[in-house]
Amino acid sequence: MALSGTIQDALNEHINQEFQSSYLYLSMSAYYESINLPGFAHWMRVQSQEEYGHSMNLFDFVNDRQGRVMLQPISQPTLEFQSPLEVMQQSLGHERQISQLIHRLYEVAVQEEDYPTQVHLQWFITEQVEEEKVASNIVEQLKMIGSKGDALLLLDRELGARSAVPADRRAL
Ligand code: OFO
Repeated sequence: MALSGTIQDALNEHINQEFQSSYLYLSMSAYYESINLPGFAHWMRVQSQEEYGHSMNLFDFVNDRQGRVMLQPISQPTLEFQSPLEVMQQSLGHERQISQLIHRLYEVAVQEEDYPTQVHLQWFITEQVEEEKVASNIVEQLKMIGSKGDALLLLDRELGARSAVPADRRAL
């Protein structure tokens, strides 16, 4: 079953959203580097790679369905933040928005009776639950830490241990 024009457009739009997420997290990584928190910077850089992987997963899916990938512009991400906590709060808010977009995309797949796209998107729906939980945990930990520098450095070390993601991973 080939992709309908409606689904193809919606998937292309979401490929762009995932690239946008990747770019935003790379900008957050740069901010963390600038305030000397290399562990947070590493964690955000890995997060950026994960989002790139999500884009490429959908890129491959559109091609596998004999659709046409049409890349769209990526806008400039936020450059400056007030604090390590504000970054993670923005990240959590961003993930919540992405979850909503994926749910809308799933609804389009249901309306179009596109069963392969519905099955494919189920992984993304589950992944968003995990991503919101992880971002929320870090937000809460940063609130507990407050202005305690030693606790912040401990969390920085912990986040710095996150494993990297292979650059162009097809199987997620
Ligand atoms: Fe692509 O998982 Fe977050 O946004």
